[in-house]
Amino acid sequence: MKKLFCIVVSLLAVQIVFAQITVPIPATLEGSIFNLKVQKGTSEIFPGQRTNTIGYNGAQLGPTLILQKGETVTINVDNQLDDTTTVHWHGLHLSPANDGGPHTPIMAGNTWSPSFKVMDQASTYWYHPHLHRKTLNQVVKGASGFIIVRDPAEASLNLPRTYGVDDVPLVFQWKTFDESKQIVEMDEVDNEVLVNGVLKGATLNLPAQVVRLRLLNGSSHRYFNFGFSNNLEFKQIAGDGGLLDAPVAMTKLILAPGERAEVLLDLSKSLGQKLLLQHFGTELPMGYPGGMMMMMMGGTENMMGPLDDTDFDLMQIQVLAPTPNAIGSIPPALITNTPLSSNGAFNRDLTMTARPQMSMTNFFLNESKFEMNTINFKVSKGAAEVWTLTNQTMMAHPFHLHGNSFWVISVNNRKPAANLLGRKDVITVPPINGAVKIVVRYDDFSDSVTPYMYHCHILSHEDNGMMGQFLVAPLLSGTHDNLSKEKLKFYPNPADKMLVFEISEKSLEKAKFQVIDVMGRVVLEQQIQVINGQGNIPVEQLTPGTYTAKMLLLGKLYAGVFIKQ
Ligand SMILES: [Cu+2]
Repeated sequence: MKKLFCIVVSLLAVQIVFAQITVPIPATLEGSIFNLKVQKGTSEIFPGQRTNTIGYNGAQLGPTLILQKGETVTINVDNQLDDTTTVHWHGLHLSPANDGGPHTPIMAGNTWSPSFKVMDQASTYWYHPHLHRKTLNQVVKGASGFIIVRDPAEASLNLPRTYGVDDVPLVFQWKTFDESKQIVEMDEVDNEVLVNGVLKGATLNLPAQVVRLRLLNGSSHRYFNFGFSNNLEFKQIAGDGGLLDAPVAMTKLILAPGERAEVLLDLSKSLGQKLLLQHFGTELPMGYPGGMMMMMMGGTENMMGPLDDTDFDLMQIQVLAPTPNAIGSIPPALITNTPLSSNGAFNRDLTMTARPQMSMTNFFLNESKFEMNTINFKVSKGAAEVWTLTNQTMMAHPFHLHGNSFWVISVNNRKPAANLLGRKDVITVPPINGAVKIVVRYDDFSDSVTPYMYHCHILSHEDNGMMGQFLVAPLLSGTHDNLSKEKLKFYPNPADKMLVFEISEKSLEKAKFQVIDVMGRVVLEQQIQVINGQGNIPVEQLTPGTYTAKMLLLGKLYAGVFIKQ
C-alpha cells in the first residue's frame, strides 16, 4: 500500500511539473538593424539538470526576426562560439553572398553583417548555421530562430497576427539526449522531442478565437505528422514561402525537417477546454524518418529510435478568454499565386542514391558527394529550369533549395496536394523511386564566385555530402550548356541599317537581345518586342564585321551569326 501511495504521489508530482511548464514564446527583433550574438550556454530542459546548448542572444534558440517586405535590413551576426559558424536565412530570396551557406564562414570572435532588401512574400522562415560538416552539431545544440516576413497582401487579410497571443511560432525538434541529459551530435536514434526548447507536453495558452500557429519542423532528421485531439479540423494558409490561394482544410499535416506551415485553428467555441497537439508517427508513410522504416535485409544499421512509429502528445492547449477584436472567422480566399511557367524550360535531373543500395546513412546526389571547391552546374539567370528529383533510396529525403522558392509541378507524377501549391523551398522526395518535379528560376542575382546550395535537409545526410552547389550566371553571357538553343535566322544578311530576325515562336513577348563582337564583348543589349515570330535590330551604329546575336525568350535561348556591312 505504501509503495502504491508513493507511485501515486510521484505520478502527481510529474503531472504538476508538466502542468507548470508553459511553452515559451521567442522574443522579437524589429527594425532595419538586427544584432544576433551566437553563443554557448546551458538550458534547464530536464528539471534540475543543465544541458549545454547554443543560442542566438541567449542559451538556446533565438529571437524571431520580423522583416517587412521591401525594406533593407542589416543583420550583424557576432560569433561568440569558440568555433566557426555561418547563418543561413532559410527560405529568403537573397544573393549567394548574403545567403549564409558554407562559403560565408564567420570565424570565432568575428562579426558578419549581410545587408539586403527583403524581397519575400509574407510567410514563416527561419535561420540556422550551415557550416559544412558542422550544421548538425550546431543546429541540434539549439542554434536556430524564426523569421517572420510581413507584406501588404497579407496585412490586408483578416488574419490573426498579434505575435505570441493569437499568432504563435512553434518549433518542434527531435533530439538525442545521453544519460547525463546532454545533446548528442547524432540524429539517427532521436529519443526526445522539444517544443520551443522545452520538453514535449508543456502547455500553451490560446484565446477562444481563430488562432494562427506557425509550425516549423526544426529537427535534424525526423518528420512530424501533426494533428489535434478529437481529430479537430484545421486549415493551412501558408507553406514555406508564402500564403496559399485559399485555406486548405485538413486533420493531419506532415512536415519534413526544414519545412514550415501556417495553420489556423478555430477555438471560438472551445473556451475553457483543453486540447492536445499530437504527433501521429504510426500514420507516417513507410520510409519517412519517425515512422516505420524499411526492414533492412541483412543490414547492420539499426535506424529505429525509441519514439519511432508511435503517437504522442506534443503540447497541451488551454483555451482562455478571447481577446478584444478577436478574429472570428477564417477568410475563404487569401492571395492569387502565379506559379512559374515551365514552357521551354531546361530539364535537369537530380538523383538520390545510397551505397550500398540499402544503406540508411551514405547518400549521394547524382552519384557524387559535396566538395567545397566543385561547382556542380551553372544556371542561367532569368531562365526557367524544371528539376526532376528522383529518390532511389529506401527512405524519404527532404530536398531544400537555397536563395529562391520553387513551385512543385508533380509528386510521383501526380498533381501535388493543395497545400504544396504555394512557394516552397523544402519538398519531400518519397522513397523507392519517388519523383518530384519542380520549376525554378533565378531572376535577380548572379554571382561568378559564390554558389547557392541544394541538399537534403536531414542534417547528417547533408554533413555527409548529400549536397551540391551551382552558380547563377548572367543572362546570355558566356556559354551555357543548359539552355536548348534554336537558330536565329536573319535577313538581310549582311545587313546595313536594320536586321530582321525570324523564329518559330509566335507569341507576342518582349525578349532580351544581345549582340557580341568577335572579341566576346557585348556591343548592343536591349529589350526587343517579338511580334509573330519577328523582330528588328538596329545595327547602323555597329562597325562592319561579324557578330554573334543571342536572344532569350520565354526561357529559351536563340543564337545566330550575322555580318554588318
Ligand atoms: Cu537525406
